[in-house]
Order: sequence, then C-alpha cells, then structure tokens
Amino acid sequence: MWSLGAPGSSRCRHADPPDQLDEGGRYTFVMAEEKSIYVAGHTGLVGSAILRQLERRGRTSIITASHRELDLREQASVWGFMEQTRPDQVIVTAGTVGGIHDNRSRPAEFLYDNTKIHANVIDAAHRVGVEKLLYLGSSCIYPRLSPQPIPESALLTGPLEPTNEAYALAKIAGIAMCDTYRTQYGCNFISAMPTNLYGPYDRFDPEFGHVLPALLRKCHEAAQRGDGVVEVWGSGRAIREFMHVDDLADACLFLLDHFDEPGPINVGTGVEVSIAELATLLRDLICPGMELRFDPSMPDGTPRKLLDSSRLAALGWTASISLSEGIDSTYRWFPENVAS
Ligand code: GFB
Repeated sequence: MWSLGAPGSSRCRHADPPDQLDEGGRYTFVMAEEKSIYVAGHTGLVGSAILRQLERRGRTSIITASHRELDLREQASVWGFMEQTRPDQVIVTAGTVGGIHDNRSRPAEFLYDNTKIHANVIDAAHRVGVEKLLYLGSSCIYPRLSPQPIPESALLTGPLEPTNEAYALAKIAGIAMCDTYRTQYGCNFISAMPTNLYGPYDRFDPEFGHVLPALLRKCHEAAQRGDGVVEVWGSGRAIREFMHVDDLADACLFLLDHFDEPGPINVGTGVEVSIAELATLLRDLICPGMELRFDPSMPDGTPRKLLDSSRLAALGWTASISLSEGIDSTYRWFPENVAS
C-alpha cells in the first residue's frame, strides 16, 4: 500500500501552537491544515533528502510509494494512485538517472523512462487538482557550449552534449509540460534545475554512478586494497559545480513557498572545480599518497557546466554546505551505509 505520512504514522493534520487569547482569557488554537505532499522518487538521492528536510520541518502528511508499489511509467497506475491519495503538493524527483557512462550506454531507457514518468505524474497532478508541483530537471538541459555561468535563458539556444542528450531531452519535455499545463490549465507547476549533486543515498557505483560517488568508492577500495592507483576518466580538465543534496532539498522547499513562475530556475553553488581537483580532494581525504591515473579513452562530456543562480539568490536563497564539508560528511556516511 501507499505510505501516507511519516514512518509509523497515518496521514494526519496538525495544529499550530496556541497563539491567541479568547474573550475569557483562555488560549484558543488556530488550526492550520497541513498540506499533504507527495514525493515521487523518495528512495533516491534527491527524494530521500527532501523527506529528511520535510521531517526536520515537522511535516507529517507525506505521501510516498515505492517502485514495487507503483511503476510511474504506467499511466493507469499513476492516475489511480493520485485519485486515491489526492496530494496538495507534489515534488517530482523520480526518474532513471546515472553518470556519463550510464547515460551513453542506455539512451533509449533514459529517454523512455523519464518522458513517461514525468508526463504521467504531471498530467495526473493536473487531473486531481494539485495546488503546487515542483519538477526537478538537470543542468544538462542547457546547450553543450553555453555561456558561463549558464543563465536560464540559454535553454534551447544550441546543440546538447551528446553523452546525455536523451536524458536532457526528457528533462526539457518535463519543463515544457509544467509550462504548457500552466498556460492551458492555470496549474502552478514550477521547474528547478539543480547542478551536479552528491550526498547520502547516491549511487556509489564505479561504472554507472556520477563522478563524485564513483571516485569516492574507487578511492575507498584503493585504500582497502592498498594497491596505490585510482582510475579517473577523461582528461581531468572538465569543470563541474557540485552541490550537497541537503542544500538542494532546502532550496526545493524554499521554491515551493516562494516561486510561482514558468520556465526553469537554476539551483547551484557558484563554486566550480576541475575533475582533477575533485579527484585530488577525494584522494587526499580517503587514500593519501595514492596515484591518480587518468584514462583519456573515456569522455569528458561538457567541458564546463556552471549555473548562473542569481535569480534564486535574488529571491533570498543561497547554498550553505561547502564542497569539502559535504565530501567529509558523505564519506563519514558511506562506510556504514554502503561499503559494508
Ligand atoms: O558526473 P558525470 O558522470 O556526468 O561525469 P556529467 C563528470 C566528469 O567526471 C566527466 C569525469 O568529465 C567524466 O569523464 N570522471 C572522471 C568520471 N572519473 C569518473 C568516474 O569514475 N565516473 C564518472 N561518472 N565520471 C551528467 C549527466 O553529466 O550530469 C547526467 O550524465 C546529469 O545525466 C548530470 O545530467 C547532472 O556531469 O558529465
């Protein structure tokens, strides 16, 4: 069955604390109906971080469904689920995701799964009258050679990066769905474009994960083996901007409250590093002294990808977790939760 509420609780409403006196000098309670929220993709890197943020803020009316309970690619199942649960708000984090090698190995699945999931969830949200929906895209929606930092206005102004074109096309279709449902039906559906993410519940897979979790694992295994070499793909010159997923989750809840416009809004840190610098940071923390060996037969992907997040900053939100802090806490989380 679907899960309606925080673990162990049923879907519930809560009251604000006493905040005024009645005529007889007694406190009265102003009942504030808590909005229910469906987090699509709650077991993944982003979805699980959003659940943690919601719970931290005392939200209890949280709706989730595991992949086994609900295949979001199945339209009828998604309609049935939305009819039954009728959330007030939805955050769409679900999808087929992976690093550069996974993207170029399974482009058909990346395009098919993601277009179906996004279309089904967004359309069903409209049908049951969801008040607010936040759709999460990716910085790879922008053209390969965008101006840096990349403004939201760069969307659809040039060719995409070939290694993640299928994923980017699905994500662009998701943004267009939010915008067309807003135009035609008046839905308050918004889209946020996060930069490269990392943190707990990432995919720490050396072959199919994104660079940060993949290299973290490779460094960890090199330290355990003690053989002295960590393989780094590409030239090491590609430049990326990394954000800890807890910062992204905080930004998502901020946007739910403060952003109501069409088109994407960027969510980045403004700080960029080369892949060689990232590999060095990880090596020095996890397996100091070991050799980083670059493999130029693997692709670099987009040469540089730094988001212009000034619109978000103007609304009042900026990231707070530095890359070294974020890597440190992720590596403290990793051994108990993944490596074992
Ligand atoms: O994170 P990543 O896989 O994806 O790779 P993108 C980033 C850079 O790290 C590339 C290099 O230049 C890789 O060649 N790299 C070095 C490695 N060593 C490794 C390694 O061991 N594993 C991996 N994966 N990379 C993604 C898209 O692009 O961006 C996704 O593929 C998504 O779809 C995400 O949009 C935001 O940053 O190139």
